[in-house]
Amino acid sequence: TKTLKETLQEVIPAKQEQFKNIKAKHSQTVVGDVKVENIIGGMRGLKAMLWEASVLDPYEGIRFHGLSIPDCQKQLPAAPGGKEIIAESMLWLLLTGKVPTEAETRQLSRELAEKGDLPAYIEHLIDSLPTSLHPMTQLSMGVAALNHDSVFQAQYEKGMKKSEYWEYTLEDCINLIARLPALAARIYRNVYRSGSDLPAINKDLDLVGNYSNMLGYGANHDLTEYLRLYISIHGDHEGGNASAHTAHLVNSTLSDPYISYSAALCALAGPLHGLANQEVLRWQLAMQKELGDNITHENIKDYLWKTLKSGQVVPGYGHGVLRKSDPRFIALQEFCDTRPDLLQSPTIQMVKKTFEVAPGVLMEHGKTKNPWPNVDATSGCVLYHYGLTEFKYYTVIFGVSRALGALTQLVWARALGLPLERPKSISMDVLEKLITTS
Ligand code: FCX
Repeated sequence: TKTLKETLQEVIPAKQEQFKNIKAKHSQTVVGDVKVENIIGGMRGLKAMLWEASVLDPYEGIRFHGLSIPDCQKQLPAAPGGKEIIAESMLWLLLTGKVPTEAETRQLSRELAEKGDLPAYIEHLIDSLPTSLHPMTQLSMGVAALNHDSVFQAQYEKGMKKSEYWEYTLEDCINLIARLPALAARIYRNVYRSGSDLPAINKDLDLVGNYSNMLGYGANHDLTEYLRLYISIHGDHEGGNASAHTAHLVNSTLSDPYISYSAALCALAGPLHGLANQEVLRWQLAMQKELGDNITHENIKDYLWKTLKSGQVVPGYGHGVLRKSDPRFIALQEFCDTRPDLLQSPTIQMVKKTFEVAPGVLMEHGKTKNPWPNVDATSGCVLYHYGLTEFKYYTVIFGVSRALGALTQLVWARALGLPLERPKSISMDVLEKLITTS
């Protein structure tokens, strides 16, 4: 059985060769145009960065190293006694492009569990924060402060060689992924459970099994399985999304992985990005309150129009890249379809009913390029059903997950020697000059 690092060591030379070849032979080859809409439209569609782990097709959705979500569900190892993909097997795939064996997955679970305890200074920091501080701010602060232990930073100060950057980046990334569950669970316990003690990390359990335990839901096998699936499929969504891109940008300055990912979490905390799953629940519950038992398609339609006419977006619908229903939404819906208790849940029934009318309303409204649901339209509702009702916390779970993709790609950026990111900005006057001369 090979370790994660040994597997990575094997795949790096071929990728480095591929990169060298592209750079040497094709640096001046034109592969697309820059339109004014790219410059003024948030760079949508502009192919301008490298990201190995996943590619997002507008119609097909995400593929991780070529594997779709159903492929991953078939091929990636689950936890003992479970069926869903686990974070470790997704992490292995995202980092190396290889499907791990059962033994490799278990070995990685053990490594993460052994590295998972928080240093005392982090516990003190988190415990000192007001419980009214948003959990995402707490998570970002905790992750930033963990850079106290960054081996990348320590080795940089000692003058390590450029060829060694990826190794210390990898060490930091694995240590951070290992510690995220304890950090995120501590925030949950402090904010919602009066700071009650966390159980110790069980060295025989997978990362998310331990996370669920520390949150206090370990006895709920279905919720733990849901969290495994949720965390695996939220792990990566190309490089251009705001959180992954932020990690990539900050790390390109050779900031260590901790502060790079802390910045990414600040991007994830915005309502147009990760916070949308909190917003969906807030919106769904307000609708449930207003409609009472009268949840008909007509009433949901009226409520959707009311939201749109008040100038708000319908949370959980639309996407910067996707142009059909998000396969992550479909995977989470299928999880619900196999469990009678979830099918009976009023919140989940409402998600389904909303899905039956919202695309039509959004098409009629005519603004959004994608009237179909994204993953946030459903992700929080299952948590809510199982009693994890504190929806201000939901983006933290997303933050634990997105580390899998965003951090593994920092390792690749350093292995390929990608430079400091520095796109060119221009003023409107310069843009107008370019327009008249083109
Ligand atoms: N409801 C109402 N209006 C919407 C809409 C929605 N769900 N989605 C897009 N629009 C509007 C936009 O606000 C924009 O209006 P404007 O011209 O007045 O500024 C217009 O439609 C065109 O936007 P579009 O190009 O389709 O979408 P963008 O790429 O600009 O934005 C997001 C994509 C996701 C930000 C947008 O669809 C949105 O606000 N959705 C709701 C929030 C949400 O669910 N976010 C989660 C996304 C994702 F899954 C994640 O990152 O987690």
